[in-house]
Parts: sequence; C-alpha cells; structure tokens
Amino acid sequence: MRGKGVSVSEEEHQKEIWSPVEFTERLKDVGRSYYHDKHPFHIKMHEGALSREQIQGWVANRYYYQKSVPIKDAAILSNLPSRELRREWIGRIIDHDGTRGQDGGIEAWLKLGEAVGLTREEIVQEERVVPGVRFAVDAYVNFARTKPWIEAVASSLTELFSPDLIFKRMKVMERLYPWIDSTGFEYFQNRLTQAPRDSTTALKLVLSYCQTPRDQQKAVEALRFKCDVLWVQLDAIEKAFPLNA
Ligand code: AHQ
Repeated sequence: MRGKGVSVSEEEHQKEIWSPVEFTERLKDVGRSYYHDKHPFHIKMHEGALSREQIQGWVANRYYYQKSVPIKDAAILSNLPSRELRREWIGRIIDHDGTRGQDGGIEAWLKLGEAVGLTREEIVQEERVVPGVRFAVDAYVNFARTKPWIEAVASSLTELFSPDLIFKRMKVMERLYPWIDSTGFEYFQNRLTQAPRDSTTALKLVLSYCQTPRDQQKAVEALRFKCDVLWVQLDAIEKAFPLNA
C-alpha cells in the first residue's frame, strides 16, 4: 500500500500502450518543456548579446560534445542486434568523422572554431573545456554504452527539435555577429539535412521497438535525460564565460 502523498509514477499511470501518434506527442512534449533552445545562454545568443569570448567559449566546449557524438554512436552501433539496424545507424559516424572525400562534421566544427577566432590546436587540446561539459558529455556516452540500445536511440530524439534551433542560430550569427567568418556556418548548414533524416530514422525505430508501456516510459525518460545533458552544458558554459568577463 503506498504511503499518503507518495506520488504515483507516470509509469504506473500509463496502463495502456500509447498509439504511435500519442507516443510521438509525449516525446515532443519533452522537447517543448526541456529542450535547450529555451536555455538563457541560447536566448542571449539569439538576441545578439553574447561577447566574442562567450561565443569562443561555447564553440570550444561544444567541440567536446561534437567529437563525442561518433563515439556515442559507435557505442550504440556495437549494441545493435542486426545488420539491418547497423545499416540504419552507421551513417551517423561517417557524418561526423568523415571518410574519403568527405571531411565530416568534426572538421566542419573546427572550421567554425577558426571562424570565431580560435586556433585548431587550442580547440583540439580542449584548453577551454569546463568540467560540467566534460561530465555531461561523458554521461551521454556512458548512457549509450550501458543502456538498452533502444533507450540510447530514443535519447538522440532531441534532434526532432534541433533543425529549427540551428537554422535560427545560423541566421542570428550572420546578422548579429558579423565578425564571425561565414565559412564557419558549413557545419550548421549540413545539420539542417542530416538532423531531420536522423530523427526520422530514430523515431521510426523507437515507435516500432517500444512495445510496452514500460518501454515507452523508458524512451520518454531517455529523451528527458538527453535534454538535461544539453541543458547542463550551457549552465557550465554560461558560468565559465560570463558576460563582460
Ligand atoms: O550538432 C549536433 C549533432 O551532431 C547531434 C547528434 C545528435 C545525437 O545523436 O544526440 N544530437 C546532436 C545535436 C547537435 N547540435 C545541437 C545544437 O544545439 O547545435 C543539438 C543536438 C541535439 O539536439 O541533440
């Protein structure tokens, strides 16, 4: 018998499995409440209020996230139970690491770094990466390594929300941060096609492989965890690179 006032978890509330439409809405609700487009650092960025040092600190720290994404995806790949599923996922690694004739996203991010006035060396040596970013990103990689693969796939569904954010960011940077060399925007441009393609695949897998109310709850919780991973990085960056530092 539950004690008085002990809240019944969402999972106990969910007796019936959600339809694909309802499940998709529950996942999107997570983004509506917790996605990092609403973080004060992004709000200030979109107002043109960030200093050169803050932009540089953000780019230098996001490098640690970007370089970890293919490691995370390789962890998921190693947990996928079939050739068909691996064929669905392997392209993400190449999108970031590149391959013959394709530089990849990490290279494009280094170009963004140079476009905001950083050197490749200081980015790659992670001189400006702060503990909170490292901890959050490492937690994401470990989540992908240790959780059931479908939960790790669900955690990537923050990309349902990223195209709007990235498009807005690119336009804001062009208009309000004219000192940033536009050669740095290649990364964002590529994500505008890669992210929707990836989130379509991930959503298809989550909708078809989450077959019980518990599976669906775990997917929602995985997406909430990933929103926290993104949010807390900006907390750490905002604290480490305050305005007028
Ligand atoms: O540039 C981003 C990226 O390559 C990825 C991979 C994906 C994942 O597998 O978790 N998430 C992600 C994201 C990227 N950019 C972030 C941004 O704000 O520029 C957003 C982030 C995401 O929404 O998960």
